[in-house]
Amino acid sequence: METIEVKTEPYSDQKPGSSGLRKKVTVFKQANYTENFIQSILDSIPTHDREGCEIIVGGDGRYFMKEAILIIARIAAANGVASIVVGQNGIFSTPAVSCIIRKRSARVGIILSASHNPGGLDGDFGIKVNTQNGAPAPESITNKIFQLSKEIKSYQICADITVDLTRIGKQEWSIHNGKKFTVEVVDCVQDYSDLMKEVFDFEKLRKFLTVENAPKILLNAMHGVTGPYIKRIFVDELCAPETSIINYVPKEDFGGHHPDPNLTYAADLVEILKKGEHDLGAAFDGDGDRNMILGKNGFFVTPSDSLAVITSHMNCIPHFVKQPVSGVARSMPTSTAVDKVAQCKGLNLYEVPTGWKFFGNLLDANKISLCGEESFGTGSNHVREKDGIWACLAWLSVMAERKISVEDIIKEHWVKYGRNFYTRYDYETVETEAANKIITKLRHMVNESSFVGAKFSSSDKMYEVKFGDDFYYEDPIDGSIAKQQGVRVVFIDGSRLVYRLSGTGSTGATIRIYVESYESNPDTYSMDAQIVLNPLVQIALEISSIKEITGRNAPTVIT
Ligand code: VG1
Ligand code: CO
Repeated sequence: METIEVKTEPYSDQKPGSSGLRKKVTVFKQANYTENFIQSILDSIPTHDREGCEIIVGGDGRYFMKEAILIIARIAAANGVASIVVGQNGIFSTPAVSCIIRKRSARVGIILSASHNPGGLDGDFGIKVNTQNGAPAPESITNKIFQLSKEIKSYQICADITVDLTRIGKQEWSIHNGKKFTVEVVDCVQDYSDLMKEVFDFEKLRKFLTVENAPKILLNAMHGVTGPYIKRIFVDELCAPETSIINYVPKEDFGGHHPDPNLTYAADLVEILKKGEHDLGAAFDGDGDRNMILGKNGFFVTPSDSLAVITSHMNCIPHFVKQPVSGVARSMPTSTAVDKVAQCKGLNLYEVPTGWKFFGNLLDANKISLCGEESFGTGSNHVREKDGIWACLAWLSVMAERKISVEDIIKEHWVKYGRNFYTRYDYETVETEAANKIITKLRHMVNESSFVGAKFSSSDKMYEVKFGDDFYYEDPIDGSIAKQQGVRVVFIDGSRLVYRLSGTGSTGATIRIYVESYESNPDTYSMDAQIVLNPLVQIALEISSIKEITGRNAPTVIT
């Protein structure tokens, strides 16, 4: 098999964001765009490590994934990589890639996904890179890849390789000077499902789901990657009826929807749950790392509460009985609900910037065993990614042990720890200039010395500023520093406003405003979060001048 060198021109925009490089499909389809980025990923690995190594490759089934897999195989072969392992039909969920990297001690993982962003010809595509420990590449590595992508002059390719992704088994080629290159197509669920069996008590869960009057569950794969996983795990293994899963055939365009498990984009699941026929509902995003949990009648569990509840019920999960939880972490904008549980249970607590890559070092050093983000991400040290199916199995394990409803589990939690009311406003596709102007203005505001002690009021509520800053994080393990990770305004009563720009969008900018308050008066617990938070939301909108600067009267999505 012949290897050729192809001359290329660098692109200047291949900077990975919160989680990989995400752009419109049309951008990835430009001449050599994908090839350049793949070659830059391989160039970021020292030659002695790259030669003869194994790479795990797969994606969420979106449009352009198969073309990208072929490009990866051809370039990997030409760069001395010994083998790539790919899921059948190219499918691998993000947590499954993390699991397989770890299991096979692979050198790197390449995930073809733009996660919850829409897919299809006019949609988004993305490439995420995971390191040897199975975690999303830290900024030190993504910066190196970006640098290489700006200097690239040529790439190496074995242009004659074609791969049959439908056939399980090994396909082999002889590359120049007698070296072999292998593509191993594997069942995409097996290794992940084996791991889930170690983490959870499948026998107990099977009984729970099959006894007379067993609880009914409804899982929505949103035509993303989790379809084959929920079919195998919940239907084939745990014996839930097949009617328990919907939208479980992966589609290149996710059926034309945003594969994003929240109240807006998974509204159909919420509507079905509202009928009161199911006891647990869950939805997963395109690449299977996010989850939304609902109880009977569509009772919504905020992701921040979900993390807190799983932490307080860690003993319901056999994995944590075998390896007790060492500590927990959350991203900065995530509500402080889990902090109260950590304090009560004597667990270490870490607060990191947004993005799962910031949990990797803490997990590796066994400083934490559980972590989560407000953006529907929950996970543990079983892999190095957030994991939607894991979260659903964790909830099922809590229910199987407690034998009470999702709503009762949450309400009991509030009675014990108080309730963190939480909402997030997203303003999508705002003009970049306007978005930057807002953040710069807020940054100035919180840096003014007079900001501490400033008072803001709305309705009959008054809030006094305890402090404000632009979140700064120093990794406790490797000392790496992440600056400007979100403007925070913290009030004396513990309420918080956080503003940051998304790092996953593909057009313009997305402004996220996170609003949180804490209540320990039980009379408030059953109130609607939007009502309780309204005064704080008004303050948040006012001090950012978001309406004036962007011309937007309302956010695109409220969670
Ligand atoms: C968003 C979320 C963040 C998450 C990231 C990747 O980032 O806020 O919590 O880690 O997406 O998730 P941003 O920068 O847009 O706020 V995924 O499921 O898109 O890989
Ligand atoms: Co995702």
